[in-house]
Amino acid sequence: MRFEGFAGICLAAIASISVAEKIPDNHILWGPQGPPKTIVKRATSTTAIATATSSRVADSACTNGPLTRTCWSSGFSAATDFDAKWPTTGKTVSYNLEITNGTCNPDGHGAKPCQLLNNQYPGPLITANWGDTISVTVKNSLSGNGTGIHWHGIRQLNTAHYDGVPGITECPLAPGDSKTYTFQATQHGTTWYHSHYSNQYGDGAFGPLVINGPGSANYDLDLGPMMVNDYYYSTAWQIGIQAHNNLQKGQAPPNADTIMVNGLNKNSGGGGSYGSTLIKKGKKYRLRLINTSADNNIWVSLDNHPFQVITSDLVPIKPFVTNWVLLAIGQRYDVIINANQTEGNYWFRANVATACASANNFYGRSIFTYDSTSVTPGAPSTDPAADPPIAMPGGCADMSPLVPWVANTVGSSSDFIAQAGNLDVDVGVEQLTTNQQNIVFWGVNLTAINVNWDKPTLQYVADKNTSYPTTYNLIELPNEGIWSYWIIQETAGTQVPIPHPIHLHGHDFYVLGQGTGQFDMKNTPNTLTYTNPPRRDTAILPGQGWLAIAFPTDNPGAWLMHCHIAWHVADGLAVQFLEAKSQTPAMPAGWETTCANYQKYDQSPVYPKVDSGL
Ligand SMILES: *[C@@H]1O[C@H](CO)[C@@H](O)[C@H](O)[C@H]1NC(C)=O
Ligand SMILES: *[C@@H]1O[C@H](CO)[C@@H](O)[C@H](O)[C@H]1NC(C)=O
Ligand SMILES: *[C@@H]1O[C@H](CO)[C@@H](O)[C@H](O)[C@H]1NC(C)=O
Ligand SMILES: *[C@@H]1O[C@H](CO)[C@@H](O)[C@H](O)[C@H]1NC(C)=O
Ligand SMILES: *[C@@H]1O[C@H](CO)[C@@H](O)[C@H](O)[C@H]1NC(C)=O
Ligand SMILES: *[C@@H]1O[C@H](CO)[C@@H](O)[C@H](O)[C@H]1NC(C)=O
Ligand SMILES: [Cu+2]
Repeated sequence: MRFEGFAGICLAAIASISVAEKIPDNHILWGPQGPPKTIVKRATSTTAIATATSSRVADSACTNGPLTRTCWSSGFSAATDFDAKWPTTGKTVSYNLEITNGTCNPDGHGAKPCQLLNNQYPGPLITANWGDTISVTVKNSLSGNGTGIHWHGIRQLNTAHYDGVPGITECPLAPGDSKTYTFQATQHGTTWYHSHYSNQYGDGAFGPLVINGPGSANYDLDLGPMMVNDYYYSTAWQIGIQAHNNLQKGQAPPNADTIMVNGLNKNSGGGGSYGSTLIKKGKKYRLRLINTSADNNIWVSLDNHPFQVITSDLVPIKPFVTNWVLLAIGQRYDVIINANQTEGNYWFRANVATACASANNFYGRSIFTYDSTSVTPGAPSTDPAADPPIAMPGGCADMSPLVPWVANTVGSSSDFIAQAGNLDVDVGVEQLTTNQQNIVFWGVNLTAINVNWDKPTLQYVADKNTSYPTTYNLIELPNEGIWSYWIIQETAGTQVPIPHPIHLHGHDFYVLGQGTGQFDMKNTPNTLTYTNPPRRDTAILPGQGWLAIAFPTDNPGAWLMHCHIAWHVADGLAVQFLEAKSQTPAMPAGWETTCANYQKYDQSPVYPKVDSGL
């Protein structure tokens, strides 16, 4: 379907949304200071105006506050489709990130070498307001690794060169080199940044990224990010090699050793410490759950406090309530908790999702404490290993229902049937051999991606050179303004039948459907969701099943789509979409210098590249 049609449907859907009617009046919780002194005026119901940007116009008095979280500022609200319209504040927020070879010991088990950002595990919070420009200067102070920082889920509209993917959108930064990434926060919500240089993020080179904006339900206070990730007592570089070697023998990767919650936990011997969060009775809090694992899907809950889920990745959704949230790697859910329980200490739980073929030797715990004279802060009286008040669900599927707040319609089954492309995911045996051994890898259509750090895809584009290596797994999307449909299928009968969290750069995608078994082109297209399907940037491909997605081609650049299990993308599970190459933005100043510096370093690197490079 052409884009004009898409915009029309989008307009019609938005026109029916009224900000005012979405704000519940019956959940008002005054703070200790009583009701607010100034009455925040609610937005009146507005009708959409058919402008080029096809967005509703919020009442200018609709400003963001505890009782009006759907509002943002003049003309913008949760009902704004941020692919079509966003504020431009003219403000730039600047940060410095320096990556160093350090050590970390987040749970007291013992120090191990880590690759840290600003000497912290995880890296520092980067935060901005919706519409700000974010400018981050990254300095590589490692002596034996390149680096490159990717801003997960950020659309990078017209800034493909700052997506931070070595071998695709840039050359890595050589040791000693610096680079400033500059991009506008056209979206809002919770995400993270991480190194995309092989397995580096598994050793600590990641951190949270929060863009303040509206929300789809009300809350008093924002508690900020709650990052949950697996943790290994060996380095990610060592585990990556073991995972690869195990795959050669048809064996699973090593188990993770434990789970960190915002970079803290106790270890199984009792050392280390739990993170703690203070909450006040009578308040509602927004909590931003982020899965920054290398290999573990994780179930998360807070005892006795159900989660009201308000986003999937960066997309506001119709709120729903659940006791447990399953976070696949790279996924985020923002949730609201109501601190209305007996004042005390409560476990925040992060348990590995074994049905997702994730394996971990331990569990993640953190503590929520009511701030009250009647409560002694500390661990809850229940054993952290004891059963939770509400049992953890099984299965390994994305949360549902994920109904975007801004309703869009995606094409139709006839368009899907006519245009959908197939991408088959399986383990395979490469033609090439190393040391007389055939190499087993993760392939898409039986090719493992393998990028050349010295010559990224955007260099080919600048050179107008179309001789891309086969191992770039490059798919050209020449036409802008259409829906791009993909069926990602894990081969039935594969030797390694496990789910994969699939992540796309440069776009949110719409999840038209997910299922087990073989996608049936005759019957399945009619069963897919085309009206307001879930929209996000990371979704689960079920084991021996399929994932059907669509995204609008509206952002020229080279966009990686990959499994977010670090060991799988390192072993090749990725493709890249080269979208509208003739319209790719011009190279920013310094881009080629970064390459020249890296090419020089790469003539005699301290360590060889041993995987896909991603
Ligand atoms: C990095 O730090 C670790 C732990 O302190 C040390 O063993 C290693 O030699 C360092 N590597 C480099 C390249 O400096
Ligand atoms: C990165 O550095 C680590 C040690 O700090 C090393 O084990 C690994 O091989 C290096 N990787 C590359 C590709 O340079
Ligand atoms: C994070 O994602 C990985 C991979 O999808 C998954 O195995 C793990 O359970 C997730 N962790 C959390 C806390 O959801
Ligand atoms: C606490 O808040 C939740 C969520 O808003 C609500 O479902 C529950 O009924 C409340 N419980 C009490 C005891 O007020
Ligand atoms: C991948 O392979 C399938 C099955 O052979 C084929 O239909 C599809 O076109 C291939 N995809 C691409 C992008 O080449
Ligand atoms: C195009 O790229 C290929 C592969 O990197 C290279 O061998 C060739 O020299 C390039 N051609 C030009 C004209 O730059
Ligand atoms: Cu995978």
